[in-house]
Amino acid sequence: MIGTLLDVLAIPKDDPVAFTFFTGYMAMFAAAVFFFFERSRVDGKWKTSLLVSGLITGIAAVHYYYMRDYYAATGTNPTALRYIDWTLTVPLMCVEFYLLTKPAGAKPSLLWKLVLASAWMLVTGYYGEAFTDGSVMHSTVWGVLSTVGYIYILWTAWFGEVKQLADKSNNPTVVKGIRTLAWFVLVGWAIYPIGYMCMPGGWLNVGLGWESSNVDLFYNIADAVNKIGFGLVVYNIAISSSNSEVTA
Ligand SMILES: *C/C=C(C)/C=C/C=C(C)/C=C/C1=C(C)CCCC1(C)C
Repeated sequence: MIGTLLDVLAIPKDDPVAFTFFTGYMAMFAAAVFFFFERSRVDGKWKTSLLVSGLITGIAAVHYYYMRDYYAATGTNPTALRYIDWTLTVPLMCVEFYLLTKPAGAKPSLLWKLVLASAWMLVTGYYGEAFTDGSVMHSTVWGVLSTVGYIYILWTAWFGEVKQLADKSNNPTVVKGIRTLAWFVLVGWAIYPIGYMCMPGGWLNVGLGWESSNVDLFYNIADAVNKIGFGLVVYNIAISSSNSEVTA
């Protein structure tokens, strides 16, 4: 039964990567529908945040649709599609940080700094992956450069402007929500460099013999955790503050 189903979907039985492309697509799609519909249940000031959550998962769903086909047809990593997806969705996650801290005084400059850091992280990461010569040198240099952008975002969320503005907001729901998002950036986003290190010349590929198809396995798992997880945290902040203001 399951075997027939996998045949119909063109998912080889021994290929967890193909399977996660398929489930990733469905999960992103379902999450986008959920966030769009739930917008009507929250206060006006939260509607943009929920719209952004819906856009993040919706954009990812479209890319997963194509990445799944690309992988099924070629058996290789859809690197370009992957980075196009991230170039759209990671800045939108920065927008979530900005929207949550805006009532406490966040300036557009905060958003631009986060967007620039993510652009740096992704351009260097793409260069590391797409133009690899298979050497440890190439993957290490570009991986380290990319990590600088990652650490900047991580630092801003945990100790920098985002954290300080959250504290200033005097809204315990926002403080807690920002803290949870910061945990996502620390733990959830750290899955990506693990995937990156599975590519030819990557430390886990060379050191432990992890296969390059694992790159996509890690990216698919990380995307589901982070994009849907981020959206749910924002949703939770929106719903609990909307409810508390109704009863207050
Ligand atoms: C929805 C997509 C998200 C949240 C993507 C996040 C991607 C990263 C945090 C990627 C980070 C990388 C490094 C820190 C070093 C190696 C290269 C990357 C681009 C995989």
